[in-house]
Amino acid sequence: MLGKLDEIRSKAIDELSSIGDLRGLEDWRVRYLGKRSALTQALRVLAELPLEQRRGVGAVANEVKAILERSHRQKKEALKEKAYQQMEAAVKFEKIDVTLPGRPIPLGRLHPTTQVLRQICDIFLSMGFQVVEGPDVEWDYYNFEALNIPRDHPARDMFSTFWIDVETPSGELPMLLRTHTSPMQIRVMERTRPPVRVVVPGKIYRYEATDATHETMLYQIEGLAIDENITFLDLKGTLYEFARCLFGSQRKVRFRCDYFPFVEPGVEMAIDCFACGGSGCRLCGGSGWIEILGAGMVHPDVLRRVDYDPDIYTGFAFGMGVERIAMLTYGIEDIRLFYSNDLRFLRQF
Ligand code: FA5
Repeated sequence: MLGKLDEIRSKAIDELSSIGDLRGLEDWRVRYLGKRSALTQALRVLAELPLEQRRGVGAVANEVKAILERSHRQKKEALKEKAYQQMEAAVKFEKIDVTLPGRPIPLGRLHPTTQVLRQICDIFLSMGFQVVEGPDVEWDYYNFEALNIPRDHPARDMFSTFWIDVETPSGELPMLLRTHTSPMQIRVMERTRPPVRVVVPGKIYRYEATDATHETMLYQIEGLAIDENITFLDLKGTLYEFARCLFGSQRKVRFRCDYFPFVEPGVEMAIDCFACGGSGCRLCGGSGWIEILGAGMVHPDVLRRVDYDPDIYTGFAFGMGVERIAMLTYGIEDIRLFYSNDLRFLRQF
């Protein structure tokens, strides 16, 4: 037994001298001082020895253990000191070049639609309008009924949309993705009394074939002004001023009669085509004009529905397509580029 202990000690000390890093040292500790090491095993069988042998062998075994533990501590200190010196030498050798250019942080930017939407809202804010927003998922009542478009009205054909799969007991679908921002006219009037001056930016949805000027999801900005003595002149003046601020005074603007059940009279406003200068091209469908908004004087029945007396109050409303206006502002020839997520396109704005 004593011979075995001596052998363990000399082998362990021998191996220790050749260890060069802390990881190797930890392996060594597990091998010679760990629970399954030969030394621990030897200490365990001590109990089985006769008393007189146990004392002598026990003392030697504990001494070997103490030697190994001390050697381990000393080696660990020495290795740590060595690692520290190496690190110090490396730091001294290393140089920090403060003149190196920093790593560029990739910057995002606002989508062209958002940029134009904000510009438009700013113009109307400067004319005293407030900005409000409303829900994308709308009730049939606000999107159609309250705007003089009952279930059997042919004007519903102009606004084919996506219906939400919720049925009333009578089997009707009352919920849809709004086809225009006009339902917000009703929501705003229901909760305020005149005077009203609001613009409502937001997304709208239409179930239609896409082409260079038509998308199925787009942004509109609705405008509504209600007060005593508001006339068609106010409508034209406001929209002319808006066009002048956004496009400059050299751009031509055209008003023509149009039909929307919730206004009377109704108009559409168009801007001369930027691509062909008015001579006619693919973008403007050969007409030389690009329609940007529908507008009109709010229909008396709509006013009555929200308890506004049409003998006292009158007003105008308009709804414009933001992408169409962005196309005119930036000279973009295809509306489908806006939401095709092509960074080559988006990075230009
Ligand atoms: C309307 O949506 C009416 N709510 C506008 C209105 C408001 C009239 C208030 C009277 C009073 P219209 O469907 O014409 O009207 O759309 C208005 C504008 O949205 C169009 O002039 C056009 O600029 C844009 N627009 C309509 N459909 C699309 C589409 N599929 N893709 C791109 N832009 C569109």
